[in-house]
Amino acid sequence: MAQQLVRLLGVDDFRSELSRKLDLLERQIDSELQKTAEIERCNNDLERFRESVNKRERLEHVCESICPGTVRKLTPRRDVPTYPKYTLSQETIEALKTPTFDVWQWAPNEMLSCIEFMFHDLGLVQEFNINAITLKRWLVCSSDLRPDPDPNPDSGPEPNPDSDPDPDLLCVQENYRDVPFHNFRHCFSVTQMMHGMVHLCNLKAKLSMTEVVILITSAICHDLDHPGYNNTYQINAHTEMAVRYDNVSPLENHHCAVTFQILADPDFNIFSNIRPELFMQIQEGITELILATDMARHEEIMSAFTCCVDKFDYENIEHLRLLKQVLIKCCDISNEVRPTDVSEPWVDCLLQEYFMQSDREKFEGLPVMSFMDRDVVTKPNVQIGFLQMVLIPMFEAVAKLFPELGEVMVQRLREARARYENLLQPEEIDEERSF
Ligand code: BYE
Ligand code: ZN
Repeated sequence: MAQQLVRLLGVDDFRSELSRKLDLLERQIDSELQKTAEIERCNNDLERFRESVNKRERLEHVCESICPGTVRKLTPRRDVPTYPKYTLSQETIEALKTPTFDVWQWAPNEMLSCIEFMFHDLGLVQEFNINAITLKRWLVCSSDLRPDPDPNPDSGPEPNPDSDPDPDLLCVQENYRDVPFHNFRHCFSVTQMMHGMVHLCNLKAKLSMTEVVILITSAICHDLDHPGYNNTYQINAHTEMAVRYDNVSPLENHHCAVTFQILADPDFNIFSNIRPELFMQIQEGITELILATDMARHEEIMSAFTCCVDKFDYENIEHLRLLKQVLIKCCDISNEVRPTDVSEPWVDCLLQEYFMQSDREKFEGLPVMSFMDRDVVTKPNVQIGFLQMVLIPMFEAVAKLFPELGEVMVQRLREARARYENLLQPEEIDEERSF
C-alpha cells in the first residue's frame, strides 16, 4: 500500500515536472512565433521603404529630365555640423584672419562652422553671454537643435500658415536665397573679410565689444533674403518691397526687417541674455550698418567719412558711426582685394545676376542700366571703372586710419586694376568706362 503510494507520488511528480516543461516549451514557441512575426513586419516595412525610395528616384529622374536643376538632392539639407566633425584646423583658423582666405573651397556646413568659430574667437559669445546652442540654431536651423515641441499640443491655438513664420525659415542660412551673387557664400565672404579687418586693424583695442558685435552681426545679416534684383528694379517694377518702404532703400530695409524677425524668436535670439537697453543699442547699430550698404548712399557716406578721417576721434560717436559704416561697405564690395582666383568668379556671379535682371527688365519693358546689359558690358571695362572710382578711393580713405591696410589691400586693388587693364581689348581702350 505504502509502496503503491510512493509510486503514485512518483508518477505525480513526473506529471507535474512534465507539465512544467511543456508550459516552458509552449512559452518558448510563443516567443519564437512573436519574433518571426516581428521579422516579417520589419521585412514588409523595409520593402515599402525601398519602393518609396525607388519611386522618388524615378520621379526625380523624370523631373530632372524635364526641368534640369530643379530637383533637390536627397542629402539632408539641415544636417547639423557637430564640433568634432567640423573642428577647424589650425591652418584654417589662421587663414580666416587674412584677406587671402579662399571662400570658394567650403561646403555650407563648413562656412557655418567658420562663422560660429569667429563669434567664439572674437570673444563675443563670452561677452554677450550667448547660448552656444542658440548661436548654432540662429545660423542653421536644425531639428536636432530645435527645442522639443510643446508636449501638450492642445495648449495653444493652431499655427496659422499665413501669419506665423515657418520655424524652418527662422535661421540665417535658410534666409539667403539660391541666387548667383547675393547668396550665403557672399554673406560668408563679407563676414570673413570683417573678421580679417578686426584682426588686421586691431579693432578690438580701438572699439568696444558692442561695436565689434554690431560689425560682425551686420556682416552676417546684411543681405538676408536678397531676391537677386536690385533697388532700381524694385522701384521701377513697383514691387511690394518698394511700396512698403516708399522707394527708400527697399532691399536694405528688408534685410533689416528679416534680421529682426529672426531675432524676435527667443529660440533664435543670440542676444536674449543681455539687458534690453543694450539690445536696443545693438539693434540700432545693426540697422545703421545694413542701411549703409545701399550703394545709392556711397557719396554721402564717403564724403562725411573723408571729412572726419584726418581728425578722427575714437571718443566721437558720430566718427565711430561713420567708421563702422565705411568698414561694412568695404567688406561688402571687397572681392577685388582677394587673390585673382578668388575674386574673378565673383565678378561672373554678379554679372550673371545683373544680366538676369536686365533680361527681365527688357521683357517687362522697364528701363535697363547699361552696366547690367549683356550687350554692353565687358568684365575688364566695368571693373576698371569700379576700382578707379569706388574701391581704390574708399580703401585709401580707410588706410589713412589704418596704414596696415595700405600694403595688404590698396596695393592689391592697384594690381587688380593693372591686371584688368591688360585684359582690355584694343577697341575698348579709349572708351568711356561705364561702371
Ligand atoms: C555693388 C553693388 C551691389 C552689389 F557692373 C554688388 F560694374 C556690388 F557695376 N559689387 N560688389 C563687388 C560690385 C563688386 N560691383 C562691381 N564690381 C565689384 O567687384 C561693378 C559691377 C560689376 C558693375 Cl557695387
Ligand atoms: Zn552684400
